[in-house]
Amino acid sequence: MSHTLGSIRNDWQLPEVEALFALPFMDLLFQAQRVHRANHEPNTVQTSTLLSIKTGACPEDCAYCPQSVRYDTGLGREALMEVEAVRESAQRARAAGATRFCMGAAYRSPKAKDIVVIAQMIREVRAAGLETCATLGMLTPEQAQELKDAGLDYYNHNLDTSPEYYGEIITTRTYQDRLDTLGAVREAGLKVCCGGIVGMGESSTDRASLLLTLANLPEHPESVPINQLVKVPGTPLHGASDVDPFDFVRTIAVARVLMPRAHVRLSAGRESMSDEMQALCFLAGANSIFYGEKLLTTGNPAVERDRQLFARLGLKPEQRPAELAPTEQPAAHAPHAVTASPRAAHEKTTA
Ligand code: SAM
Ligand code: DTB
Ligand code: SF4
Repeated sequence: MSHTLGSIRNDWQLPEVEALFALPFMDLLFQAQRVHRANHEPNTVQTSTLLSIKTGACPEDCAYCPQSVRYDTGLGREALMEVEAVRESAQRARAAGATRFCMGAAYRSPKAKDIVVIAQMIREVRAAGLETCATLGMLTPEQAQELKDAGLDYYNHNLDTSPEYYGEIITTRTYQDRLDTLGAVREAGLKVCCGGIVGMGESSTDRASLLLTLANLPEHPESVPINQLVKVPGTPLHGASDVDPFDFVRTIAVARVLMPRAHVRLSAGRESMSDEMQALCFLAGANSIFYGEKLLTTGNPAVERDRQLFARLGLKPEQRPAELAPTEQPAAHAPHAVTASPRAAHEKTTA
C-alpha cells in the first residue's frame, strides 16, 4: 500500500477501496496519517466560515435538508441577503481567524439576476482578505465562468452519496446533473469542493463507492467535505440511525488515502462530537473545519470551544494564501491565539 503515499490515482477500483475500509482501525489510521504527513503540514487545520445568503424554500427534495420547501422544519423563506450584510459577516469571520468564507444559497440553480448580486458579494469578501467559496446549486458553464470572473476561488457542490444510493435521497436532480456541474466548475478554472454525507442509512459499500467516485473524477477536488448527517426534525431522515463513530472516522481516513493532496474537511456534525472524536478525525487526516457558531441553518461548535480544542491538541490554523491581504498580526481571536502552549491550554481547560 506504500504506493498511495504520494501518488495521485484516478483509477481506483471498488474492491481496493472496500479493502481499505476493512483494514483494522489502527492500520487504516496509521496509513492515513502517513499519507497525510507526506502531503500536508502536520497539525495544521484550514478554517472556513459558512453563511447562508439565501435561506429556505428550496424546490429540491434532498431528504436530509432542512431548507427544502417540501418539509416542515420551521424554516421560513428568506430573500437573498444584502451585499453590505454579507461584507460585515465576512469581516467578522476574518477577525475571528477564518481564511475562507463560503456563501450558501438554497437554490436548485441560481437565476441570472442573483448571480449579479452574488458576484458583488464575492468581490467584497475577497476585499475583506478571505478566500471565497459559494454553493448555489447547479451551474451552467456560463454561470461558472461569471463566478470565476468575479474572483470566486472555490465552488462547493457535493455528490452527497454513492451513485447507487443517490435515488433514495434525492429525486429532483440526477447524479449526472451533479457531475455536469462539477465539470462546468472545473472547466471555468474554479477549485472544486465536493464531498458527501455519512449517516443517511447508506451501507459501507456506498461510502466506498462515494469516495471512489470522488477520487476517480478527472482531477481530485481540492476540498472534500465529509459531513455527518445533522438530523433535523421534519426532514425524512430525522429518524436515521446513528453512525458508528469509528465508521465515520474510517470514512475520513479512506478519503485521505484516496485523495492525498485534498483538504479533507470534518464538516457538519461536529457540534454533537466529543473533542476525542474530533481528535480521531484529525488523526485520520482531516485538515479543515467549518469554523463559527453556525453552519447554514444549524449549529456548529462555539468559536471558544474550537480555540480550546486547537490549543489542547497543539493544532494551528492554516495561514491565508499569499495572494490575499497579509495579516500584520495574528487575528486577535484566531484559534492559535488562545495560548502559546497546548499544555498550558490543557491545564487551563481541565483545571
Ligand atoms: N442548494 C445547494 C446545493 O444543494 O447544491 C447548496 C446548499 S446545500 C445545503 C449544500 C450541502 O450541504 C448539501 O449538498 C449537503 O451535502 C449538505 N447538507 C445539507 N443539509 C445537511 C444536513 N442536514 N446534514 C449534513 N449535511 C447537510
Ligand atoms: C458542506 O459539505 N457542508 C456545508 C457546506 N458544504 C455548504 C453545509 C452543511 C449544512 C448542514 C445543515 C444546515 O446547517 O443547514
Ligand atoms: Fe435545496 Fe441544496 Fe437543500 Fe437540496 S441541499 S434541498 S438543493 S438547499
